[in-house]
Amino acid sequence: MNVAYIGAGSNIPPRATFLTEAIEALDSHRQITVTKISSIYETLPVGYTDQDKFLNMAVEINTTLSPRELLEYCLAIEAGKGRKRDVRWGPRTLDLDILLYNQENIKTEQLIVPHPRMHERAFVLIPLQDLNPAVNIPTQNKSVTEILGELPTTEKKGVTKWLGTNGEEG
Ligand code: A4P
Ligand code: MG
Repeated sequence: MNVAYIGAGSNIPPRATFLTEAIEALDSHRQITVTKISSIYETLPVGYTDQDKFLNMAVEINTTLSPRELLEYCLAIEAGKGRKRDVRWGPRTLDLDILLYNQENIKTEQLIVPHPRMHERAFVLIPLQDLNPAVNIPTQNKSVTEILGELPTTEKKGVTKWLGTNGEEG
C-alpha cells in the first residue's frame, strides 16, 4: 500500500463544490482510500496574481495505483470538472497536484514528485501540515513544519482558514 498526498485548488465558482466532489471522486476509485482531509483555506493567487482568490486543501490517500495511474486519474477528474488550460497558473475550476508519493523522487516527462514548487507555497504546505506535520519532503530533506517555519510571513498571511459561506456559492 502506498501513501500519497494530493493538493487541490479552485478559483472558479462553485469552488468548495469542486473540491468536495474531487475528494469524493478520489475516494470512489476502488484502488484509492482517502484517509485524511485538511481544512479548506482561502488563498491569495500566487504566480499569476491578476485572478480571483483560490480555495485550497489537501488529502492523504492510501492507494495501490502507480504514480502514473494516479496522475491519469487526477487528470480525468479535472477534465470532468470542465478544466480548461489557457493561461499558465491561471484560473481553474479544479487543479489536482500529486504532492508526495511515499518518499519517492519521480522525474518523468508527465510527472514530477515531490511537486517542484510545493516547498515555497504556503497554500500547499499549510493544508499538508493539517494532515501530517512531520512528513518529510524528500527534495528538501525537511519536514513540512520545518519548511513552513522558514517561509516568509507574507506568504503565510495570504492563507486563511475558510469559514464557508451561508449557502452562497463558494
Ligand atoms: N505534472 C507534473 N508533475 C505533476 C504533479 N506532481 N502533479 C504535469 C500533477 N501534475 C503534474 O499541469 C500540467 C501538467 O503537469 C500535467 O498534465 C501533468 O502531466 P496543469 O495542472 O495543467 O498545469 P498548471 O496547474 O497550470 O501548472 P502547474 O505547474 O501544476 O501549476 P501550479 O504550480 O500547480 O500552479 N495560487 C493559489 N493561491 N492557489 C493555487 O492553487 N495554483 C497555481 C497553479 C498557481 N497559483 C495558485 C494556485
Ligand atoms: Mg496542476
